[in-house]
Amino acid sequence: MDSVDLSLMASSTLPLSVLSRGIGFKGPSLLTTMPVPRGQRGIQRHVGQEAKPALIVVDIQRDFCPGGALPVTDGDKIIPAVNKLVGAFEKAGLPIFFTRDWHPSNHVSFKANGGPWPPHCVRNTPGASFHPSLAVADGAVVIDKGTLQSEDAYSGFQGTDLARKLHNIGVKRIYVAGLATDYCVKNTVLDGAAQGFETYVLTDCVRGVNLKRTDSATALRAMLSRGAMQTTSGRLLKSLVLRPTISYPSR
Ligand code: VGL
Ligand code: ZN
Repeated sequence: MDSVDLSLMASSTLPLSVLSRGIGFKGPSLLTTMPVPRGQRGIQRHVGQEAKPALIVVDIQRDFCPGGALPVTDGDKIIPAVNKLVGAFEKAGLPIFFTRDWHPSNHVSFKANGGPWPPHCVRNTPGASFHPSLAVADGAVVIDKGTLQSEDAYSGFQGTDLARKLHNIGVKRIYVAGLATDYCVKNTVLDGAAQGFETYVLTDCVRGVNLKRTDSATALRAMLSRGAMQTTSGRLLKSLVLRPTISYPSR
């Protein structure tokens, strides 16, 4: 079984043994156990209170990868794992969002204007384009941020309609991948958690700028201490494959 239909989740019935030990599922819990009324012995009914997930891929743009204007060391190394997740979400019919840092050429964050950064991700230039190896799914939603001259935005939620779009399609849980751990990933994760999304950072699918060597580790601690959780692309892929759509007959 490899495909997932959220609409079927509510009628799924699984024995507790399958969920708790039978197939050794260790990923984020997908099902909520409902109380079993007395007298209903033999089967355990699990009603899927599915936290509908979305994948959020942050700023995997040429300028943040080796050779770009503001390169993150090994920023491109996460792309194969991110592409696998994109493929799995696509196959499962689950939503995917790609954010872009998308600055005007005279942006306030650039050194010439008193900001901390070299010019990067100037809208409609090659450096602002998605990395050529990134699999941008058809039908994925692109969210541009940092588009105002006078305001920087490290979070995909800041000054965008990302939260509204997620709420509109019933997303309750977000998985965040991308660049950079210590800036845009961190702030996207913190905002997601603060806005009530069950928020996971995919630790093998992020890389940091690390102006200070420890910045990424510090950023991860900040995310976890403010309600976010961590997982890996491997665990997430397994949980997507295991999302059950079948009913077991009672005996
Ligand atoms: C970012 C620095 C400046 C990021 C954006 O995407 O993490 N970092 N602008
Ligand atoms: Zn920027």
